[in-house]
Amino acid sequence: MTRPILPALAALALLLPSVAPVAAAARPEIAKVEPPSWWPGHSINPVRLLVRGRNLGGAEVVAAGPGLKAGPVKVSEPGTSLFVDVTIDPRANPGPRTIGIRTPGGTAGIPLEILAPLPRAGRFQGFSSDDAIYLLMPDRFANGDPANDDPAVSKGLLDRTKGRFYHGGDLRGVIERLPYLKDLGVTAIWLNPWYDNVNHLNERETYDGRAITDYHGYGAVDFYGVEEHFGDLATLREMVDRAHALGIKVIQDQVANHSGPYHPWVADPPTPTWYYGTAEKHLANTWQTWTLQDPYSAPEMQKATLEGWFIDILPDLDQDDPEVARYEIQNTLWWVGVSGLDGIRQDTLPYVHRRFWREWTAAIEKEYPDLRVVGELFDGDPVLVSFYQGGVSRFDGIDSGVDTLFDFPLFFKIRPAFAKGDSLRDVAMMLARDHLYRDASSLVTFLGLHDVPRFMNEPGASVASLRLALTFLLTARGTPLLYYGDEIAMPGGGDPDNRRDFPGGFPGDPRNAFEAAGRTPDEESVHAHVRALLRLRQATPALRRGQTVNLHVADRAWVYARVLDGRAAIVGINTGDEAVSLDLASAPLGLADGTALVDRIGPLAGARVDAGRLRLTLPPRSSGVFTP
Ligand SMILES: [Ca+2]
Ligand SMILES: [Ca+2]
Ligand SMILES: [Ca+2]
Repeated sequence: MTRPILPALAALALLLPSVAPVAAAARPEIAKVEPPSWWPGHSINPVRLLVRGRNLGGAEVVAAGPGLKAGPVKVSEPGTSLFVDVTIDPRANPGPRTIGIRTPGGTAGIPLEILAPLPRAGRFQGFSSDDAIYLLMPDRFANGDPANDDPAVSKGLLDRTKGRFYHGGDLRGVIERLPYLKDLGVTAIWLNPWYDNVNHLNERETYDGRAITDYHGYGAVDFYGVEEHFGDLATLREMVDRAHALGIKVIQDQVANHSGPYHPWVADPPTPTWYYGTAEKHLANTWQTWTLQDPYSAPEMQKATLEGWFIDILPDLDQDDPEVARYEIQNTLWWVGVSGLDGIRQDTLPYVHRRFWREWTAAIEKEYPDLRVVGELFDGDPVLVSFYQGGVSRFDGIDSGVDTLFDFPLFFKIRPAFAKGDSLRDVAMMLARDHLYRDASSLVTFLGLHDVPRFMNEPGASVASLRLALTFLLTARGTPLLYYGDEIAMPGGGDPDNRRDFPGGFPGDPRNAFEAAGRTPDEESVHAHVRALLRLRQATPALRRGQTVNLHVADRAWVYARVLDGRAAIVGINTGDEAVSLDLASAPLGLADGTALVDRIGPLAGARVDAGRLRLTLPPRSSGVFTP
């Protein structure tokens, strides 16, 4: 749907209340400015401010401050939202400015901070298969600042005995555990959203009749705010800087599809088309993502999936409104620019029109060319998932520009094969579909994340099977993602049980699993395995970037190699209860006769290449990574 572009005068007439003199017009009031700051020399110039307040009708700019030009101005019909373009001179000095406005009721100042751009070196780095990502839920990982556990503005939402209440974790806790993550070997962290969420109970989303809190971060009421239970902008910036100092990148969880149900926009939208529908009258999302890439679906078929409210509760933002699109693009670039972060995880990707993603990714690429985006398309079909990977124009004429996606299709095969004992061939057969992707090597692979029960709760799962699955995850193609706690075999069923507190992250915890002494033998065996695999992955470029070569795939045994520049790392996995002895052609590996291979992660016997054959024995329930 394309909106007609109204002639400028007609548009002005629609947006500005009539200029008839009003007796004792009320003074204009400014409550919030978004974005609150911007940069000289930015690819977006002018920046468009969304100013929220009261009595803004009839506003005109009367002053802009040194290095700035401001205008034109648009005001919403109720006089509570004002859009103004601010052009920043590339030589403008950093510092606070006030944009003066005048209305029939008086004058007011719009504060805007001009920031010096952060130095680019070591920031805005992107991520790739060279990385290993660690997903943590800020509320559930570590509590480093008890002072924000039950903040004055949002009292009563803390209760560690309740799965859907705040537990006290925060950004300070993440900062304190960065050395733990560094030692584990992860090179990037993804945090569930740190946007400000509502300060009272969420009574729109109830379970067994009970209201919940938005501890998970997915119900933004302020897209420019940091949730006060987690910290503030200064702490966030400190976290990014400290992570970078340790060689750890930061990935922000962003949500463009919807706001939280309590966002002030719901009651008072900045434009009439800010959302698809209203709280009273809207479609519910029907999840028919297949229709979004069906060459035969009429727009009506796709409407509820693109414009319906998620779980019929989350207000769906209308990116066809150019003000919404502009707002969201600036919001994305603002978080990157103020913090120096490196990547974005975009929530609920398919539920937004693909034409918006094209525009959004192009804006990111222009300002931060190395930044990378991973999109969430929760589906097991690689045909659906690959359709959203950018770099290629699809039948709809759109190249989404989205760098990569979560490999849900692979995830859905890994669980039954490794936990339940289904055939490993199912996993290999999913990889055989990699040609559907523009670039399968960048897909973000995982054994679990915050929206699915943990691996250890899968029927048949054991510490032994988790170790084997981790061998696969950390040696197979892709950018591996670990869900916090999986490195210590944490159990957990469906949401919110899969979001338990990391033991030792919270004051008074009976033990501290961040330290070896606080881990059980099972936890330690998994932790040590992950640590060894991540170290090996870092030391072995073939495991990060190499071509995959399948040498043997059977129900319970799989041998594949990762080959790069003539160097091979060979991975053997046996999920069965019997030892497996294999006699494989070594030619695909380019290894000379007489080459001795050593298992770099464990105690398996070495192997040797003789007369063009590689002979390998894998004991029951074992895995090894062999290199010369
Ligand atoms: Ca806290
Ligand atoms: Ca809050
Ligand atoms: Ca939508």
